[in-house]
Amino acid sequence: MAKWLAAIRKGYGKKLASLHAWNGWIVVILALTGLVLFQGLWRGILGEGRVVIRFLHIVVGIASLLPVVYYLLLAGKHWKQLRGKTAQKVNVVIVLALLVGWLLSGLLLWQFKAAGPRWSSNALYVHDLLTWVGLPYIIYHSLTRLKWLKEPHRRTIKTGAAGEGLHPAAKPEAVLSRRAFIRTAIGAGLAIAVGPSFLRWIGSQLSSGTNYDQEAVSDANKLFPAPAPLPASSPPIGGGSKGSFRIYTVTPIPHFDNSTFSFTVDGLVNKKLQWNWEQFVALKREVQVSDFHCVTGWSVYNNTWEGIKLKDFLAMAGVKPGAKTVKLYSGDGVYTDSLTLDQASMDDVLVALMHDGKPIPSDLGGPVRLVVPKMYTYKSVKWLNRIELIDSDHTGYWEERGYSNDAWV
Ligand SMILES: Nc1nc2c(c(=O)[nH]1)N[C@H]1C(S)=C(S)[C@@H](COP(=O)(O)O)O[C@H]1N2
Ligand SMILES: [Mo]
Repeated sequence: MAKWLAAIRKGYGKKLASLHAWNGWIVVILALTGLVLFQGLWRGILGEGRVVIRFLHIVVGIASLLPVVYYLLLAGKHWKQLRGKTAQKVNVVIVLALLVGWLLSGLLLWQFKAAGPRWSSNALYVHDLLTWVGLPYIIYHSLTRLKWLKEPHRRTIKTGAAGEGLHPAAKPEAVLSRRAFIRTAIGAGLAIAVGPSFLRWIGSQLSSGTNYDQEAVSDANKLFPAPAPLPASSPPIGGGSKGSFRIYTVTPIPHFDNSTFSFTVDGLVNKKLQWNWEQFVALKREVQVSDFHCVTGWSVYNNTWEGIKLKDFLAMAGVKPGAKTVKLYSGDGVYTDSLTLDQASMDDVLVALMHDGKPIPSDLGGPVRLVVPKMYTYKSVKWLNRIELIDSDHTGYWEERGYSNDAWV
């Protein structure tokens, strides 16, 4: 062991430098893949590619354990070398803390099923917070340490010809060191680039209640009449949802008006059914309170949903004996998912029109979205407009792209 340690510590300076470079690349890969995973925009563009990016992010994330452990083996020596250099010591501690924090929260997000929704959503919170604070810090740290900034002849910005018009005793020194200038410029650039998203994120974390009111969630649907909330919806018996939705879509967000909306139940049914909007809002609704958990770690609690039970639609249409699967179509024309007949008959599976007493906005899947409280919400098809009964299995959009067929929370 001691021998082995000694071997690792030999050639220490070089090792530390290459370790630094490795760390740099790891952070770059994790930052890029992480931002792609975070940005809703990429969901539609990448499709299956998202699974690859996610895999890469997890593998490289876990691999970052190696440089951390490796550094800890060298740390004693490095620490002595840094004697007196407080700023550098602080930096080492910050970077290590960031890596360890990302790693631990990342492991929980990766193992979201074992961790459960509470742990996952806290882990996501930590992961995001570290990213918003840590990534700008690391970028700033790296940029201000670029070699060319350290070249002596570039270190200063001279003001006019040196000494010109100055008293001989006055120092013709630089007014502003080039490094200080660049640091300030980079700092300001970063603040402008990430500041607004960061503030929005902080805002959504701090506020409670129906967060999408404060966030820019828009509703491009134009459907009349608007559904009138039942007493249990206004005020919402759940007390108003806690947490904020991330707007996910794999297509541009569709929207509907009275001429384009329709809702269909067909396939292996006794009676094919179809409604226009006026007929659809007249269907008898009920109210339900439930939590909403996405596999990527975020949750929204205490949602008061109002809508029609999925099993009521099955009863209205009459399911034929050969039917096995309930296939669910989104009005975006791309997204589908499915439930077995048993799952679809659960009491809390709701075809929802309202959330916390208001029509569901188009960004969040309105006018009609599915809610399956006991399952991860990739089952909650947005812009639901067709229920088809089929005699075979159906693999949904995300299941086809790597999500588990078992969606139970
Ligand atoms: N049509 C459609 N429905 C969808 C999705 C989608 O991309 N398109 N994403 C699913 C996933 S993975 C989640 S977590 C929730 C997100 O719902 P929200 O965008 O209202 O927050 O919708 C689900 N239903
Ligand atoms: Mo999701």
